Amino acid sequence: MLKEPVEEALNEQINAELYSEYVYLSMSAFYEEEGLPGFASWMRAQADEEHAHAMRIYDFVIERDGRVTLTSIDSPPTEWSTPTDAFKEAYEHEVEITEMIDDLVALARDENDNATENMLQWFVAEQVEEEATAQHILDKLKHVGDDGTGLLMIDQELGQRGDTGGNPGGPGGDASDSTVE
Ligand code: OFO
Repeated sequence: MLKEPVEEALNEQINAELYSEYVYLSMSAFYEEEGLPGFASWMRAQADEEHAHAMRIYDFVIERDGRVTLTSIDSPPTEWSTPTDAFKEAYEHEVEITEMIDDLVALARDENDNATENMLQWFVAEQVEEEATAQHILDKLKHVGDDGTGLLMIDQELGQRGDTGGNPGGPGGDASDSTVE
């Protein structure tokens, strides 16, 4: 049984994960427009992963006899000045998500809700990977700068990311994966 404050916060996190899906899909569309199919494909796989994150919490709420309440999803940004700017925003977005997960863990502890805290530990590990991966790609982009050849090389590399098919346990879909770097 979920206590009300925890149920409310988990519903907010479902919304945040669906918003993340929207952000990455929007970035994917931006990269398609920029003629960078590898970046676009990487962002699309990331959007699938975010959907799986939302469903992971969705399923947990139901399993704990809580009520999932879906609310409207904000519009994502749609334009960025450069390919690097979009990735910078992706990294900053993940840092914000990490803070949300940390706040959720703190709330679960305050409410003595061990089941929720245990479920959230998967997200704690996932966020370490999400931040590190985005940071790693961003570092490469900063080295490359405006060099078109370097950008195309990174594009080719990112295009090799496996599609998770929305499965958090699949290739490219969990904290143990390293194919996206
Ligand atoms: Fe990108 O992270 Fe979800 O949780």
